[in-house]
Amino acid sequence: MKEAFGGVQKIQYEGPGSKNALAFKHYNAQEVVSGKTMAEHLRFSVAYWHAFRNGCGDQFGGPTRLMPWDDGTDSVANAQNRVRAAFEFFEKLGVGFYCFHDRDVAPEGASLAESNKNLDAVVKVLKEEQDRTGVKLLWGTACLFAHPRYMHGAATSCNADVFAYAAAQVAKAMEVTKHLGGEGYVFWGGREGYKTLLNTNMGRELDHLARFLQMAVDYKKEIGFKGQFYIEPKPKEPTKHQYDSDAAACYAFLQKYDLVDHLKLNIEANHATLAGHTFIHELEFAAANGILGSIDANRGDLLLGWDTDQFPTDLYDTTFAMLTLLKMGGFTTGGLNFDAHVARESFEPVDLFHAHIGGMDAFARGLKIAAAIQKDGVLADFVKQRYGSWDSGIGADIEAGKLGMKQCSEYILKKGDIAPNSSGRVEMLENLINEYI
Ligand code: XUL
Ligand code: CO
Repeated sequence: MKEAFGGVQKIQYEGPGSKNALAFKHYNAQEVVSGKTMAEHLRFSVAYWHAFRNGCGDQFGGPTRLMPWDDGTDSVANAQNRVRAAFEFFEKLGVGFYCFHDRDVAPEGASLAESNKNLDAVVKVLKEEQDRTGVKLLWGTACLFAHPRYMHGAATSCNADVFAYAAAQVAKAMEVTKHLGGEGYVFWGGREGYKTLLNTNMGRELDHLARFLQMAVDYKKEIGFKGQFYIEPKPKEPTKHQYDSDAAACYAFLQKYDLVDHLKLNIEANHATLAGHTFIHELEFAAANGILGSIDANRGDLLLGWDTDQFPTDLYDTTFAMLTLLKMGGFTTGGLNFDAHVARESFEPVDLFHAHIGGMDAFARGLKIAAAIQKDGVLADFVKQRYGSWDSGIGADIEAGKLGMKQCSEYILKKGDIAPNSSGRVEMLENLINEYI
């Protein structure tokens, strides 16, 4: 096949002084930071759906992107060719991973049998290309939201046949993910929610969603798939209200249905802001509860109320994300998947490189800044000291469960007034972050 990105050579690290737009200024894959290489820390992944399927059409106009390797048809041969273009891109960019939905890589057929056959034909090429390049599958997933059959939801559909269809589709997607050595599998319930409560039995739908995931856990064991399962929270879009609305809602759901040992979270920055949280809030909540698994790295737009899926360039976001990740000891099976698309006006193939280089450099800088903050220990020491009253005396006794309300009353009555705490030093700490950046 003719090169898809003929004008672009393998992207090199040239350091912060470089003026070459097609070079890394900060991401140096083999450079060791805080005991691991940058590649090991960051585990970058390209999202197949945005990089190779999304033509950037919107409600007001058609697709704009040029994809010269794509003949515009829904044929299996075109899908196979697209895979070769994608792997040329992954290789030239120097990422270790990619992610896909079943229907991103292969066309949906007239029946499930035909869709499965199409998928097998494309997976064969995916496997060849993985073996040729060493690029791995970070996670696979099934598209349970695009086909009209899923208009009422998939696992939460009012129609039991649709549930069964979705289960069959997920079973196949899991088999394929296993075959490709995928390190994880994501459940994002785009239509697992509702438009109006007037036609919705919420309790029953939640039970069905849990049943669906329990069936997936069983099937995972049955086929011997060892990858990590993730749920990806998002509050809305395309539904008005999605059940997996944020990390806390997912955690409550997983606990209620006894699924917490089987699924971690895949936190997406833009989904966090749609839920009225910050990216870092969602990461910290998940990490604090031991369920932070992977990240969909992107950015929203404060002025727009939908999922704009822009490439991450905000150094505060990447720094805070890397602080949380370093604190929890880094990824195991997860990684940083660029669930992001180029702007509609960035329509040339080379823009895919600019977009990903920017995201990778932003996270590499975030990693270096976070590692420096962690090494100096100023922030961690401040937080430790702030909670110092819990390390001994009454605090330690309360934490250990030795005291009740009665003993607290006796203690305070005896002690009298308490001294004010020391300052939270909000501005001083914000200034400190800026010094590192
Ligand atoms: C949609 C979204 C999905 C998931 C995978 O907002 O983030 O692409 O990441 O289904
Ligand atoms: Co996502």
